[in-house]
Amino acid sequence: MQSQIRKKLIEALSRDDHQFVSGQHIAELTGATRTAVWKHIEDLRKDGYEIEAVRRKGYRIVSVPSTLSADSIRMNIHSAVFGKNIHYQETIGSTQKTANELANEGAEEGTIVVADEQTLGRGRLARKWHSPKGTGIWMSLLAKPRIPLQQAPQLTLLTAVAVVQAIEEVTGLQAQIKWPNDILIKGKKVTGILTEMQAEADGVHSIIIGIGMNVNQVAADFPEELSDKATSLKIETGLTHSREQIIGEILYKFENLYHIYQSKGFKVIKALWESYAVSIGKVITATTMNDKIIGIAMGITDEGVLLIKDDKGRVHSIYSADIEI
Ligand code: BT5
Repeated sequence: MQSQIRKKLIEALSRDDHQFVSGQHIAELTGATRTAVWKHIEDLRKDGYEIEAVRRKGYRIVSVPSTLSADSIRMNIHSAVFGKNIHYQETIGSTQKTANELANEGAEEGTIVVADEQTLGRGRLARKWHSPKGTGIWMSLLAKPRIPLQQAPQLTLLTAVAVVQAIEEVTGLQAQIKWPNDILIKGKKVTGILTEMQAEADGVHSIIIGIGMNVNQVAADFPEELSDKATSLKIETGLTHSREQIIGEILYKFENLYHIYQSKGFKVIKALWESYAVSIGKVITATTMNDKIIGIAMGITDEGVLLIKDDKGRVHSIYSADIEI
């Protein structure tokens, strides 16, 4: 109950670009007495929120704590479903693992899991994902689209488009997508996406989409083996970025695309994806579990499968691989 009031209070103060909201109005929105509102404001202040109080005007948030928290994330959410339930942990093994567990327990579509640090962050094929404290976005989204299994990879591509759009919106940088799950800036990886699903015989039950974005790392923060292949938004812009704002923007773009996907199918998403893709039309090397294919990347199918034409003119359908351009 207490945390419900706190949640509503933060929502009320976050409306209209953090303008003053009267105590009376907050009391109406939260269902709490004015004295209770005042007590909650004091609690927020203790947690690092700077809140201005002016007689007859009310309260206004001046600044929020710089560490990530469920509250600070909530303040930046402007999507309706994605981000409605936030599971935040300062330190976590992997947000994917926790999101999978929450899905098993019946968590709703739109639930997100966010951590400030992952100790066992993972990529595809059990690779490690470097997820240090305080610098990146380590987040998993739970989606429950009614689609057949073979269409699940489309969600990776949809997410990639959402991430590129969010980066552009917040930083002005133009990122590109390398099939299937890498987001690059000037050829270096800024974001990786990991899509996992829980399926039943009749189709997908839950899709868990993991997004790992390097936001405020400086070059020295990356381990040796990543130094020439990874980048962060800060390295590219020279600025420190608000992770909460970017989370809010990713979810907003994702939700828009997800609506389009559900009402119009994959076509529109595919066209957007292709407009951001780096590899299409180029000679690439695709290393799959048991093969190496060199050829021209022709495009993706309606299911999100990559098509490569080799020098004998044979067209290969690639479902999963690492790509070198
Ligand atoms: C990916 O795998 O790119 C998917 C990464 C997904 C991470 C998110 S974070 C939130 C959620 N919870 C998780 O546990 N995971 C997801 P893949 O394509 O297999 O790429 C992995 C490779 O990227 C590694 O082998 C490294 O070479 C490189 N790498 C590791 N950490 C990186 C980082 N922070 N930035 C850039 N590259 C990195």
